[in-house]
Amino acid sequence: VQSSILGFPRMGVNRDLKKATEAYWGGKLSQEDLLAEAKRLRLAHWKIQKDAGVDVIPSNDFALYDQVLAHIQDFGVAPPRYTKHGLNPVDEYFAMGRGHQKDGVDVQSLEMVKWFDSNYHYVKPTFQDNQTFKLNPSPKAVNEFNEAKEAGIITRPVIVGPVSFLHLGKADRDQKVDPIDLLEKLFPVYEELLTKLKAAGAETVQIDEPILVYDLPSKTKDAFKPTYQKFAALGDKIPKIVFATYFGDIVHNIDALPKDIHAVHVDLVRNPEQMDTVISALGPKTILSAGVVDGRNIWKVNFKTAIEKVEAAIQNIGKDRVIVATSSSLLHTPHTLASEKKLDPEIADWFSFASEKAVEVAVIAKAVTEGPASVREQLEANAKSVQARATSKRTNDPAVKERQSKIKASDFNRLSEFPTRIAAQQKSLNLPLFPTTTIGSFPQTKEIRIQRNKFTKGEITSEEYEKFIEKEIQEVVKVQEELDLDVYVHGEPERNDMVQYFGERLDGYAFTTHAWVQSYGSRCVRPPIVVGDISRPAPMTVKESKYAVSISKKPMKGMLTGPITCLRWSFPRDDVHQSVQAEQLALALRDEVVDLEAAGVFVIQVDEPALREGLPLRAGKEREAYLDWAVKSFRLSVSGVQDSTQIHSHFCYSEFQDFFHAIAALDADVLSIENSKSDAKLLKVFVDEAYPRHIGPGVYDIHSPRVPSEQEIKDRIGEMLVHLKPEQLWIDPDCGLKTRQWSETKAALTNMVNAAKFYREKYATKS
Ligand code: THG
Ligand code: ZN
Repeated sequence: VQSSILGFPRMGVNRDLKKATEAYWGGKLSQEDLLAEAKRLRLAHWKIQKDAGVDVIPSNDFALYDQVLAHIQDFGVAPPRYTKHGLNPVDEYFAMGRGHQKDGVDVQSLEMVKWFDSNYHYVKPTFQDNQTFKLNPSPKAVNEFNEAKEAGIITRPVIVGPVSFLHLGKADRDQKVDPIDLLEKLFPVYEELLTKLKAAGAETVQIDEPILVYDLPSKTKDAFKPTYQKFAALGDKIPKIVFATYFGDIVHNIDALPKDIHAVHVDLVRNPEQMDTVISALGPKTILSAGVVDGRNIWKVNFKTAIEKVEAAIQNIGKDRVIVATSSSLLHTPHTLASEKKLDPEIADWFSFASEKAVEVAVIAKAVTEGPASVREQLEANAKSVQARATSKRTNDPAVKERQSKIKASDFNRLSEFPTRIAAQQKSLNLPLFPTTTIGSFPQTKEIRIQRNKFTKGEITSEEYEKFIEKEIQEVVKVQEELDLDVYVHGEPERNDMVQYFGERLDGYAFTTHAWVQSYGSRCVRPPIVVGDISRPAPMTVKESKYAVSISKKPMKGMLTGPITCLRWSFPRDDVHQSVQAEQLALALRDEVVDLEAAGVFVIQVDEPALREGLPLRAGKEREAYLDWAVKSFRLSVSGVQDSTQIHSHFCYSEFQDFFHAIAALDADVLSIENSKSDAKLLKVFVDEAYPRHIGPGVYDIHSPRVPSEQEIKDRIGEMLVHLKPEQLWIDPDCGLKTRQWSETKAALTNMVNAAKFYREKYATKS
């Protein structure tokens, strides 16, 4: 029985790829050196897997920016606005990933969207009505296969499958094409690529068709069988195909599963129960690739249950027809646990990052091939750490459980309904019509990062750091006074990534020093890890907010991240349902909200940008159940305050149409939403559903340095007033201002405040 991995993280042990690409973009590294560094990383990662004893090692899982983007380029799908400038291939690729403004070229990036329900983002392919396809004469998949071969490693190339590639894309700008209609035109490119891979020596290839876990339109679903029959008809001209799905079960689409195929991979971590159905749908010789080592989380595998699962498959279809695998690519896990020098050894013993997971698949394969005695030591050590985690005092906090058991129905509700609350809030806050505010963060300058780094390294004392933060808050308050905003924020100079910031201040969490995971392009996040029952040992944000209140003449908004976003952007526990963890986070945040109120913070914003992405991938009962506990946990976190305290929440642009009822059910007094695309449809749903509470649709896009004119913002507000009532409209930017420069920020907010004042006067004289 072979062991295999579906993909390995590419950043490197010290985020080497991030450093190299950013140096290249900054003109500090040549293209030749960038490509050499990429090659070094690929070799290092293949070697890690080989040394771990993995039999089937992937290639072409690497990407300088994104693996889907690499396919866009290699299949000749780059829209003409990128190809017409004669950029070299690497720059054309980056132009699609992140835009290009240089040497007279000015193009925006392609759209970037979440990869299924993960925190990774892929670049969305866009197709023309008259789209043609052409294989790059030097395809990346072939080059990287050859590169590994030269190093003495025969790999299994990974390719995004044709049905998924089309389904995950969309028609370009004003084009009308339904991507799936392009399948026949696309097929020859795959045939050519696979033929080349076979000629290069590839015996097998991994073709990813993860969309099979979604609910699919019948046209798309029906496309699988004929497409894979055509591959089968190519016989020995092409490598044998491992058809890979992950992140969910495929039972609802089981009739779309190709029969005449070498192997089928399924995720048996998320959905172990799908195994029997999948096995019975396999062709008579088809191999099951059993994804039993979690590619989405950092927990050490439980060898006993994983081996039992693989043994059950072997019982059913025999040793020759089973491969042991990771559940998905390991892209979503950090590089290696070995870099974590500061973790408590008791807890570190529970974790497994990508490099350690490579060993795990190899050990499981050996155990089922040669018998448990062949890996006795590993099995014993594993059983011990699994047992230690299960019984550890660190995971179990009776006080938290006691508190959860005492939650009452009324804890999910504010004291009064919205009309009573808003009247009390108007009275105490005394805000004008069209109140202006910002979403929370102000520019994070280089100086802030330098001081934070110095503090982390112990080069300055906490008193010195605190003084520095206070000085930053003073400046942010002064700027807001000068701008004449109505509700201030403290600017969040003390925070790095918000989820990391809260994780570091909560009990039940562990945090790492090097465990970076790619989020998009060169951007990484370092998710904190939920290891046990969560509680708040001490206030987390009160000191900074209280200071800000003490120096402000106007209402100061407190800033928190909601329970769902804290959970989704962490590595959650796998031994307790996520709803339980969200409830614990909600209780901790509830205490923070109440403490902020006691400290004189009467406007509190609790953000849930990840609420939407947590939706189960398929519609139905599971989705409703998720929304139920997700909404409840938000309400639990904010409902401890008086009527006169105003609760805000912020949502980055999301399709509200299909989960509007959940947004409404949050019962936030004020909702600020990203609306830079000036999408009337987005606002329409608030009108159609007679949304009664306050809304601040962003009046300008903060993702670009461009400063919107006062007139432009006035026009935007005018459009909003077609739909929304003047009494319910707030004026704010689209999102936080962390990534902007101060000069742009001040200029844009000046125009924003003037635009708000224009309408304030206009409506004052009307009434
Ligand atoms: N935090 C977390 N997850 C997220 C976001 C977030 N997922 C979705 C979205 N926001 C992703 N966006 C980003 C934006 C910027 C960065 C990462 C993800 C980023 N990271 C720094 C980098 O790579 O240089 C490192 C951050 C740090 O120094 O702490 O800029 O906001 N959890
Ligand atoms: Zn936002």
